[in-house]
Amino acid sequence: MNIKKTLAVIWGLSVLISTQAFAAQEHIVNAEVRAFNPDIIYIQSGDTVRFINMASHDSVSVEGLIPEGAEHWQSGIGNNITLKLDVEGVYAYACVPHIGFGMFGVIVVGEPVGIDAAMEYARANLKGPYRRLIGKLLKVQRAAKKG
Ligand SMILES: [Cu+2]
Repeated sequence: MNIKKTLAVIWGLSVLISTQAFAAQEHIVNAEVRAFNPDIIYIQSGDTVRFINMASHDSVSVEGLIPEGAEHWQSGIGNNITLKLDVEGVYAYACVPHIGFGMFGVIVVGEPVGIDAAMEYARANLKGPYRRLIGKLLKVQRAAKKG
């Protein structure tokens, strides 16, 4: 390979790498007094979500309400965790100390695939304060129907 070709290949690779690096975005979820802000966010596969101001809060994915093949998380109280989410679909999470205040959030990665099944699951299985998640999932479902 001559030098011009080699340089062209290197340039091509660097464009590819930098494009991918800039394509992934970081989203911030702020744990305010008793609520996540924003409580519903839409991101793309490979993006990250960083939780801030988590001093008295935690973030725990809700059993049965994350996409198949996605990993559960549990931040522990006081941790400003960063999640990298690759599997498309709908993720629900709770701040366990504040479930009584309805401190829940929903992350939609890519298209909200599985939202209808998630709603059905939520209606059938969520108990007590966890039922307050249903309203947030309903917002995602209604937005999905509008297209
Ligand atoms: Cu909290």
